[in-house]
Amino acid sequence: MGGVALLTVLVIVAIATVLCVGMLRGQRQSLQHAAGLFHQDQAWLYTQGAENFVRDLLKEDLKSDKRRNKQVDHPGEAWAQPFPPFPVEGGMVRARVEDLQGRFNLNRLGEEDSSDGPASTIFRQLLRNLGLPDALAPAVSDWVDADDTPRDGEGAEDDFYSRLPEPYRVANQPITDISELRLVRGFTPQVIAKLRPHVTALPPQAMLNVNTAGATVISALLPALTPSAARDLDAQRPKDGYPSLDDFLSQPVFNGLGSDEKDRLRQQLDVRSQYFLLLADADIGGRHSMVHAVLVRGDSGTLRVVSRDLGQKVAMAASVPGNSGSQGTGAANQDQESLR
Ligand SMILES: [Ca+2]
Ligand SMILES: [Ca+2]
Repeated sequence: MGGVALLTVLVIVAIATVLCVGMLRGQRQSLQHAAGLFHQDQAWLYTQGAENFVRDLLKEDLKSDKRRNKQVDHPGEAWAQPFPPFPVEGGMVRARVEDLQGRFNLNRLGEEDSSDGPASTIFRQLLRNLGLPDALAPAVSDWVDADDTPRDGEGAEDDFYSRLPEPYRVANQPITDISELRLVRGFTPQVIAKLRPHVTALPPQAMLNVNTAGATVISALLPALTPSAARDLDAQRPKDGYPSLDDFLSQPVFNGLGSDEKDRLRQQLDVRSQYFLLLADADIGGRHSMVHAVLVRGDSGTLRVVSRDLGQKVAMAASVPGNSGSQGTGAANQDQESLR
């Protein structure tokens, strides 16, 4: 009898030990999980801090521009400087700001009826400069313009898209994200990848800022502006940027242009910007958080977030400053507002 009792006790002890170990392991896992969540939250808060910092920088920039009576945005300003990685408790925060108006705004294309319009001319030249077929241009114009009449060449409207094996409708309105180009006739992932660094999808009225545009985009302004001439122009840009379009267009490379041609260019250009892209990320305790936010700065100095993304994707909302009362607020995985 004694042997059976001892065996029973041993079995009970063994079971209890297994249960204890299981519980301890479970506890340790939930502690690790909680620490991970805590670090993730911290990382997110740090990227929010970076966003607030950049808002203040952009507000301050406009104030200082107004004080000096020089409303210009250029790469020498504080907001455009690369911020050094910032060490914080448990990790590191990084942030930088890009001027979205330093890229060609594809939604400009929907504003003109003719494929010979100034925006279309610039876009075709940009495609050529990138080694892409300029026949892609009319398809984008048709995608964003309101009408249903296909443009000459490889333009495409509903008539084209509705005959595809998997048919869909043309947008006929501004695009809100470059990835939308995947739906446009002729645009492959390779084409989009090549184009992406040089284009943006802003509200149609957002012009190209000649102070922040890169040489590839600047060289698309005129066929005569070779990439090397554009780089020279870039190098000659005044330290404080071109104060006006007249100053920019009086550069020797534009000497051969008549006043009509200069006016055509002027319709597409600016020396200041309203749309900025913030790229911030934080690493805390092995957890990573990343934010891409599009900020719009109103003339009165208001700063609104028009889209905020926590993923890799950089989204650009097409909105009119002051046209919508909405504001990006939350920490949702895709906190984008479609404002078109
Ligand atoms: Ca400025
Ligand atoms: Ca159309």
